[in-house]
Amino acid sequence: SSRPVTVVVTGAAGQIGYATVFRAAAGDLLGPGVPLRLHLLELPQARRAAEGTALELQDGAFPLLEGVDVFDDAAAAFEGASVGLLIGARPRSKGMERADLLEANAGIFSVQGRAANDGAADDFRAVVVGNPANTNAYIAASHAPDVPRERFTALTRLDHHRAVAQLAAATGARVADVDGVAIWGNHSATQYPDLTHATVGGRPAPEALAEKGLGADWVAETFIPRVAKRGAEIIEVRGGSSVASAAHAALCHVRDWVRGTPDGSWTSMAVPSDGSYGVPEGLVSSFPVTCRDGAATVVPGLELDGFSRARIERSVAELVEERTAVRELGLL
Ligand code: NAX
Repeated sequence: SSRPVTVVVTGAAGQIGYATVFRAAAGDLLGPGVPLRLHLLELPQARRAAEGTALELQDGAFPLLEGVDVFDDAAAAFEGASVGLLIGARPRSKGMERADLLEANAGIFSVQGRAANDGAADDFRAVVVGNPANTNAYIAASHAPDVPRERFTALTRLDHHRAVAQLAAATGARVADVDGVAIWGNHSATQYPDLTHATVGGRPAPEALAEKGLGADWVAETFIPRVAKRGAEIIEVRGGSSVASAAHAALCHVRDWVRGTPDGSWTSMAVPSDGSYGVPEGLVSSFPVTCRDGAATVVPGLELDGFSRARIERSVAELVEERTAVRELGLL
């Protein structure tokens, strides 16, 4: 059998971390038949809880899981890792200014970027889940000069899934019949869930929506805010933030990145911009992407109408602002 892939999971004792590691151990991250080792990274105060998670992982007797190690030191945790699930982050506490939030997270992601640079395997790749995810990925990449920038991505797959599910529900279609949805920009309320290239059962989504009496105003006033604010809706209804759906999205993100997107189909990932669609080069922004041979490529040549262009510009402007704020704090 092949050598196990080392996967470092940060915030492993947190909610999303806990929901992610068992499915990773079951083969949902790298695919069936790929053995793995888990490196669980936590803050010193949560190290014991991560050790408890490691005991439970042992109790799963997962055939693919060749070992679990727990760390509270980033350099040690990233040693030899090929995959990073960067979930742990500093949440916004009451009264915290945005600059404080950016600063606290820059502290975390600069250290982890450096750790990846110095100790990770040559094929290291990471998805940042912890918010502000796009900018955290940008910071990590900036502190890992020897790792190709495009190996640091951020999670917008949950937004993508939310958009697919909402379109399916609105048209009465099955999720499996929906294709071509895209998330652009920041993983924040400014994100642009784009249906203009989507299809439902092979037909243009606007046509399928029109049949249900839903037009451009439904997209602008109901669909987009519903997707962009779904996290708040989950908190409101469930009494806690999205956990299993976020874990599922992170697993799908890495699995498709490593194993490829299905032929003729795309997904959404926040990746360092190659400059296409007017997004400044290097900015970690969500795009429709295809994955092949371990590389994600922004889908080229999509026609964007005025509405789409304005929405993308607005979200990208927010990313530029975050980058400027981080630069001004001297954190890059
Ligand atoms: P939790 O607070 O349950 O868990 C976070 C864990 O990270 C804690 O156990 C904490 O000790 C640990 N941690 C903090 N700093 C660390 C560091 N420097 N090294 C290692 N571990 C560290 O939060 P949870 O609900 O799991 O959410 C995790 C992150 O995901 C949050 O930032 C959250 O905002 C973000 N989300 C991102 C989503 C996305 O789509 N991109 C959706 C879900 C989620 O809101």
